[in-house]
Amino acid sequence: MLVALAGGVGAARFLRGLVRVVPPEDVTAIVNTADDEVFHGLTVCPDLDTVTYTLAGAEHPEQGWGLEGESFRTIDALTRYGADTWFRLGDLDLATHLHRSERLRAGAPLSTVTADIARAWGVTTTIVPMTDDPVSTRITVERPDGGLEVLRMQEWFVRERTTPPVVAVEFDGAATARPAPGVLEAIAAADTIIVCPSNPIISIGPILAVPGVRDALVARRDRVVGVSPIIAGTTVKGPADRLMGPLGIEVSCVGVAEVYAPFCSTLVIDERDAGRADDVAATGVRPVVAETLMTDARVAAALAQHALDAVA
Ligand code: FO1
Repeated sequence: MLVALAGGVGAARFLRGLVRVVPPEDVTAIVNTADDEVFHGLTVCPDLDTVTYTLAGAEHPEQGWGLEGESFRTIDALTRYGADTWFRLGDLDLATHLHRSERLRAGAPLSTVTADIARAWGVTTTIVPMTDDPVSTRITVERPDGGLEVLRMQEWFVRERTTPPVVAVEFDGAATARPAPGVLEAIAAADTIIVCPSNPIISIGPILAVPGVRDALVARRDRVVGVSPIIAGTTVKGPADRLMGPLGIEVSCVGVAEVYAPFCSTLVIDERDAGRADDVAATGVRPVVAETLMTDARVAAALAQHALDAVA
Protein backbone atom coordinates (compact mmCIF):
# COMPACT_ATOMS: atom_id res chain seq x y z
CA MET A 1 0.00 0.00 0.00
CA LEU A 2 1.22 3.48 -0.92
CA VAL A 3 0.39 6.82 0.58
CA ALA A 4 0.76 10.10 -1.30
CA LEU A 5 0.55 13.52 0.34
CA ALA A 6 -1.05 15.73 -2.29
CA GLY A 7 -1.92 19.31 -3.12
CA GLY A 8 -3.35 20.49 -6.44
CA VAL A 9 -2.28 20.28 -10.06
CA GLY A 10 1.32 19.01 -9.61
CA ALA A 11 0.18 16.26 -7.28
CA ALA A 12 -2.70 15.29 -9.54
CA ARG A 13 -0.39 14.93 -12.56
CA PHE A 14 2.05 12.89 -10.48
CA LEU A 15 -0.74 10.62 -9.20
CA ARG A 16 -1.94 10.05 -12.75
CA GLY A 17 1.54 8.68 -13.44
CA LEU A 18 1.70 6.71 -10.21
CA VAL A 19 -1.49 4.78 -10.97
CA ARG A 20 0.07 3.69 -14.27
CA VAL A 21 2.86 1.86 -12.43
CA VAL A 22 0.95 0.50 -9.41
CA PRO A 23 -2.67 -0.66 -9.09
CA PRO A 24 -4.77 2.50 -8.47
CA GLU A 25 -6.60 0.82 -5.58
CA ASP A 26 -3.25 0.35 -3.76
CA VAL A 27 -2.84 4.13 -3.45
CA THR A 28 -4.23 6.38 -0.72
CA ALA A 29 -3.96 10.11 -1.48
CA ILE A 30 -4.10 12.36 1.58
CA VAL A 31 -5.13 15.72 0.20
CA ASN A 32 -4.78 19.32 1.39
CA THR A 33 -8.06 21.03 2.31
CA ALA A 34 -6.74 24.36 3.59
CA ASP A 35 -7.48 25.96 0.17
CA ASP A 36 -11.16 25.11 0.62
CA GLU A 37 -13.55 28.02 0.48
CA VAL A 38 -17.24 28.82 0.49
CA PHE A 39 -18.37 30.62 -2.67
CA HIS A 40 -22.04 31.53 -3.22
CA GLY A 41 -22.95 29.31 -0.26
CA LEU A 42 -21.19 26.26 -1.74
CA THR A 43 -18.20 24.42 -0.26
CA VAL A 44 -15.44 24.27 -2.87
CA CYS A 45 -12.51 21.88 -2.28
CA PRO A 46 -10.08 22.66 -5.12
CA ASP A 47 -7.35 20.13 -4.34
CA LEU A 48 -9.73 17.24 -3.65
CA ASP A 49 -11.54 17.98 -6.91
CA THR A 50 -8.36 18.43 -8.95
CA VAL A 51 -7.07 15.04 -7.77
CA THR A 52 -10.44 13.36 -8.36
CA TYR A 53 -11.04 14.84 -11.81
CA THR A 54 -7.47 14.08 -12.94
CA LEU A 55 -7.58 10.46 -11.79
CA ALA A 56 -10.93 10.19 -13.60
CA GLY A 57 -9.28 11.58 -16.76
CA ALA A 58 -11.82 14.43 -16.79
CA GLU A 59 -9.63 17.42 -15.89
CA HIS A 60 -9.24 20.54 -17.99
CA PRO A 61 -6.06 19.73 -19.92
CA GLU A 62 -4.45 23.21 -19.95
CA GLN A 63 -5.61 24.62 -16.59
CA GLY A 64 -5.11 21.39 -14.68
CA TRP A 65 -8.04 22.34 -12.39
CA GLY A 66 -11.73 22.21 -13.29
CA LEU A 67 -13.31 20.03 -15.93
CA GLU A 68 -12.58 19.45 -19.59
CA GLY A 69 -15.05 21.16 -21.91
CA GLU A 70 -16.21 23.48 -19.14
CA SER A 71 -18.42 26.54 -19.65
CA PHE A 72 -19.02 29.47 -17.27
CA ARG A 73 -22.58 30.64 -18.00
CA THR A 74 -23.82 30.38 -14.42
CA ILE A 75 -20.95 32.29 -12.84
CA ASP A 76 -21.25 34.96 -15.56
CA ALA A 77 -25.01 35.17 -14.92
CA LEU A 78 -24.24 35.93 -11.26
CA THR A 79 -22.65 39.25 -12.26
CA ARG A 80 -26.20 40.52 -12.87
CA TYR A 81 -26.72 40.38 -9.12
CA GLY A 82 -23.43 42.09 -8.34
CA ALA A 83 -21.89 38.90 -6.95
CA ASP A 84 -18.12 38.48 -6.72
CA THR A 85 -17.21 36.23 -9.64
CA TRP A 86 -13.41 36.37 -9.64
CA PHE A 87 -13.33 32.68 -8.63
CA ARG A 88 -14.47 31.00 -11.82
CA LEU A 89 -16.73 28.07 -10.96
CA GLY A 90 -17.59 26.13 -14.11
CA ASP A 91 -21.11 25.01 -14.94
CA LEU A 92 -20.25 21.30 -14.76
CA ASP A 93 -17.97 21.73 -11.74
CA LEU A 94 -20.90 23.38 -9.92
CA ALA A 95 -22.66 20.01 -9.76
CA THR A 96 -19.87 18.71 -7.52
CA HIS A 97 -20.08 21.73 -5.21
CA LEU A 98 -23.90 21.56 -5.05
CA HIS A 99 -23.82 17.87 -4.21
CA ARG A 100 -20.99 18.16 -1.66
CA SER A 101 -22.54 21.17 0.06
CA GLU A 102 -25.91 19.49 0.44
CA ARG A 103 -24.30 16.35 1.89
CA LEU A 104 -22.17 18.37 4.31
CA ARG A 105 -25.21 20.39 5.41
CA ALA A 106 -27.02 17.10 6.10
CA GLY A 107 -24.18 16.15 8.46
CA ALA A 108 -21.97 13.84 6.39
CA PRO A 109 -18.24 14.23 7.07
CA LEU A 110 -16.09 15.57 4.23
CA SER A 111 -14.17 12.26 4.07
CA THR A 112 -17.39 10.32 3.39
CA VAL A 113 -18.59 12.78 0.75
CA THR A 114 -15.13 12.79 -0.89
CA ALA A 115 -15.12 8.97 -1.11
CA ASP A 116 -18.61 9.00 -2.63
CA ILE A 117 -17.64 11.65 -5.20
CA ALA A 118 -14.53 9.65 -6.17
CA ARG A 119 -16.65 6.52 -6.58
CA ALA A 120 -19.13 8.42 -8.74
CA TRP A 121 -16.23 9.40 -11.03
CA GLY A 122 -15.03 5.77 -11.21
CA VAL A 123 -11.85 6.52 -9.27
CA THR A 124 -10.59 3.48 -7.36
CA THR A 125 -7.70 5.25 -5.61
CA THR A 126 -8.63 6.15 -2.03
CA ILE A 127 -8.88 9.94 -1.79
CA VAL A 128 -8.94 11.26 1.77
CA PRO A 129 -9.07 14.87 2.96
CA MET A 130 -6.32 15.57 5.51
CA THR A 131 -9.06 16.35 8.04
CA ASP A 132 -12.84 16.57 8.30
CA ASP A 133 -12.44 19.74 10.38
CA PRO A 134 -12.22 23.25 8.92
CA VAL A 135 -8.63 24.41 8.30
CA SER A 136 -7.97 27.55 6.29
CA THR A 137 -4.74 29.06 4.99
CA ARG A 138 -4.28 32.72 5.91
CA ILE A 139 -1.64 34.71 4.07
CA THR A 140 -0.45 37.98 5.58
CA VAL A 141 0.62 40.37 2.80
CA GLU A 142 2.19 43.80 2.74
CA ARG A 143 0.29 46.57 0.94
CA PRO A 144 2.10 49.35 -0.98
CA ASP A 145 1.53 51.75 1.95
CA GLY A 146 3.37 49.32 4.24
CA GLY A 147 0.18 48.13 5.96
CA LEU A 148 -0.42 44.43 6.57
CA GLU A 149 -3.53 42.55 5.54
CA VAL A 150 -4.56 38.95 6.08
CA LEU A 151 -5.94 37.26 2.97
CA ARG A 152 -7.52 33.89 2.47
CA MET A 153 -5.63 31.56 0.13
CA GLN A 154 -7.93 32.01 -2.90
CA GLU A 155 -8.02 35.79 -2.41
CA TRP A 156 -4.22 35.94 -2.61
CA PHE A 157 -3.85 33.26 -5.29
CA VAL A 158 -6.73 33.96 -7.67
CA ARG A 159 -8.20 37.41 -6.91
CA GLU A 160 -4.83 39.13 -6.38
CA ARG A 161 -2.81 36.80 -8.67
CA THR A 162 -0.13 36.26 -5.97
CA THR A 163 1.04 39.88 -6.47
CA PRO A 164 1.07 41.17 -2.86
CA PRO A 165 4.36 40.25 -1.13
CA VAL A 166 3.93 37.58 1.53
CA VAL A 167 4.92 38.26 5.14
CA ALA A 168 3.52 35.21 6.95
CA VAL A 169 1.43 32.08 6.41
CA GLU A 170 -0.83 30.45 8.99
CA PHE A 171 -3.26 27.57 8.95
CA ASP A 172 -6.33 28.67 10.85
CA GLY A 173 -7.97 25.78 12.70
CA ALA A 174 -5.05 23.37 12.23
CA ALA A 175 -4.09 23.23 15.93
CA THR A 176 -7.44 21.65 16.88
CA ALA A 177 -8.07 19.67 13.69
CA ARG A 178 -8.09 15.88 13.83
CA PRO A 179 -6.72 13.75 11.01
CA ALA A 180 -9.54 12.33 8.91
CA PRO A 181 -10.39 8.67 9.60
CA GLY A 182 -7.70 6.42 8.15
CA VAL A 183 -5.01 9.07 7.67
CA LEU A 184 -2.66 8.04 10.50
CA GLU A 185 -3.40 4.35 9.94
CA ALA A 186 -2.53 4.63 6.24
CA ILE A 187 0.78 6.38 7.00
CA ALA A 188 1.66 3.75 9.62
CA ALA A 189 0.86 0.85 7.29
CA ALA A 190 2.25 2.17 3.99
CA ASP A 191 5.18 0.49 2.25
CA THR A 192 6.11 3.87 0.79
CA ILE A 193 4.93 7.39 1.49
CA ILE A 194 5.38 9.90 -1.34
CA VAL A 195 5.32 13.65 -0.87
CA CYS A 196 3.99 14.71 -4.27
CA PRO A 197 5.53 17.64 -6.20
CA SER A 198 3.23 20.16 -4.51
CA ASN A 199 3.79 23.53 -2.90
CA PRO A 200 5.76 22.77 0.30
CA ILE A 201 4.29 25.76 2.15
CA ILE A 202 0.58 25.92 1.31
CA SER A 203 -0.15 22.43 -0.03
CA ILE A 204 2.02 20.06 2.02
CA GLY A 205 2.37 22.51 4.96
CA PRO A 206 -1.29 22.30 6.03
CA ILE A 207 -1.23 18.47 5.95
CA LEU A 208 1.82 18.50 8.24
CA ALA A 209 0.08 20.99 10.52
CA VAL A 210 -2.76 18.58 11.35
CA PRO A 211 -1.77 17.24 14.79
CA GLY A 212 -0.33 13.72 14.58
CA VAL A 213 0.52 13.71 10.87
CA ARG A 214 4.07 15.06 11.11
CA ASP A 215 4.92 12.65 13.95
CA ALA A 216 3.46 9.74 11.97
CA LEU A 217 5.74 10.66 9.06
CA VAL A 218 8.82 11.11 11.27
CA ALA A 219 8.23 7.56 12.55
CA ARG A 220 8.32 6.30 8.93
CA ARG A 221 11.11 8.62 7.70
CA ASP A 222 13.08 5.89 5.94
CA ARG A 223 10.01 5.08 3.82
CA VAL A 224 9.18 8.70 2.92
CA VAL A 225 10.30 10.02 -0.48
CA GLY A 226 9.57 13.52 -1.73
CA VAL A 227 9.54 14.95 -5.23
CA SER A 228 10.83 18.50 -5.51
CA PRO A 229 8.31 20.88 -7.10
CA ILE A 230 11.15 23.34 -7.74
CA ILE A 231 13.22 22.92 -10.90
CA ALA A 232 16.31 25.09 -11.41
CA GLY A 233 15.11 27.64 -8.88
CA THR A 234 11.59 28.14 -10.23
CA THR A 235 8.17 26.56 -9.86
CA VAL A 236 6.68 24.70 -12.77
CA LYS A 237 3.20 25.90 -11.82
CA GLY A 238 1.86 27.79 -8.85
CA PRO A 239 3.34 30.27 -6.40
CA ALA A 240 5.85 28.27 -4.34
CA ASP A 241 8.63 30.73 -5.20
CA ARG A 242 6.45 33.67 -4.02
CA LEU A 243 6.10 31.94 -0.64
CA MET A 244 9.40 30.19 0.03
CA GLY A 245 11.66 33.22 -0.48
CA PRO A 246 9.84 35.59 1.90
CA LEU A 247 9.64 32.83 4.52
CA GLY A 248 13.44 32.49 4.45
CA ILE A 249 13.57 29.24 2.50
CA GLU A 250 15.91 28.98 -0.51
CA VAL A 251 13.82 28.67 -3.68
CA SER A 252 15.48 25.47 -4.86
CA CYS A 253 15.45 21.72 -4.37
CA VAL A 254 17.87 22.36 -1.49
CA GLY A 255 15.28 24.59 0.24
CA VAL A 256 12.68 21.85 -0.25
CA ALA A 257 15.10 19.30 1.23
CA GLU A 258 15.67 21.50 4.30
CA VAL A 259 11.93 21.76 4.92
CA TYR A 260 11.33 18.03 4.42
CA ALA A 261 14.48 16.70 6.12
CA PRO A 262 12.89 15.93 9.53
CA PHE A 263 10.42 13.43 8.03
CA CYS A 264 11.74 12.57 4.56
CA SER A 265 14.77 10.34 3.83
CA THR A 266 14.94 10.78 0.06
CA LEU A 267 14.16 13.56 -2.40
CA VAL A 268 13.79 13.22 -6.16
CA ILE A 269 15.34 16.29 -7.77
CA ASP A 270 15.32 17.30 -11.42
CA GLU A 271 18.14 16.53 -13.85
CA ARG A 272 18.65 20.29 -14.24
CA ASP A 273 19.49 20.36 -10.52
CA ALA A 274 22.01 17.49 -10.60
CA GLY A 275 24.69 20.02 -9.61
CA ARG A 276 22.84 20.63 -6.31
CA ALA A 277 22.80 16.95 -5.29
CA ASP A 278 25.65 17.40 -2.78
CA ASP A 279 23.86 20.38 -1.19
CA VAL A 280 20.70 18.28 -0.85
CA ALA A 281 22.74 15.46 0.73
CA ALA A 282 24.19 18.00 3.20
CA THR A 283 20.64 18.53 4.59
CA GLY A 284 20.53 14.84 5.53
CA VAL A 285 18.21 13.93 2.65
CA ARG A 286 19.40 11.48 -0.02
CA PRO A 287 19.09 13.02 -3.51
CA VAL A 288 17.91 10.99 -6.49
CA VAL A 289 18.14 12.68 -9.90
CA ALA A 290 15.37 12.16 -12.49
CA GLU A 291 13.32 13.96 -15.14
CA THR A 292 10.62 15.67 -13.04
CA LEU A 293 8.96 17.96 -15.60
CA MET A 294 5.71 16.04 -16.17
CA THR A 295 4.98 16.99 -19.76
CA ASP A 296 2.70 13.96 -20.15
CA ALA A 297 1.42 10.92 -18.26
CA ARG A 298 4.28 8.78 -19.57
CA VAL A 299 6.91 11.08 -17.99
CA ALA A 300 4.81 11.22 -14.80
CA ALA A 301 4.73 7.41 -14.69
CA ALA A 302 8.52 7.20 -15.10
CA LEU A 303 8.94 9.79 -12.34
CA ALA A 304 6.62 7.84 -10.03
CA GLN A 305 8.63 4.68 -10.70
CA HIS A 306 11.85 6.56 -9.85
CA ALA A 307 10.32 7.73 -6.56
CA LEU A 308 9.23 4.17 -5.67
CA ASP A 309 12.62 2.68 -6.62
CA ALA A 310 14.40 5.34 -4.57
CA VAL A 311 13.12 3.87 -1.29
CA ALA A 312 12.59 0.27 -2.44
N1 FO1 B 1 -7.67 29.00 -10.22
C1 FO1 B 1 -7.58 30.18 -10.84
O1 FO1 B 1 -6.47 30.64 -11.10
N2 FO1 B 1 -8.72 30.91 -11.17
C2 FO1 B 1 -9.96 30.44 -10.91
O2 FO1 B 1 -10.95 31.13 -11.21
C3 FO1 B 1 -10.08 29.15 -10.30
C4 FO1 B 1 -11.31 28.56 -10.07
C5 FO1 B 1 -11.37 27.25 -9.54
C6 FO1 B 1 -12.60 26.60 -9.38
C7 FO1 B 1 -12.65 25.32 -8.85
C8 FO1 B 1 -11.47 24.67 -8.49
O3 FO1 B 1 -11.51 23.43 -7.97
C9 FO1 B 1 -10.24 25.29 -8.65
C10 FO1 B 1 -10.17 26.59 -9.18
N3 FO1 B 1 -8.96 27.22 -9.36
C11 FO1 B 1 -8.88 28.46 -9.95
C12 FO1 B 1 -7.71 26.58 -8.94
C13 FO1 B 1 -7.42 26.76 -7.45
O4 FO1 B 1 -7.33 28.08 -7.07
C14 FO1 B 1 -6.09 26.02 -7.15
O5 FO1 B 1 -6.17 24.74 -7.73
C15 FO1 B 1 -5.75 25.65 -5.78
O6 FO1 B 1 -6.47 26.13 -4.74
C16 FO1 B 1 -4.24 25.64 -5.56
O7 FO1 B 1 -3.86 24.27 -5.52
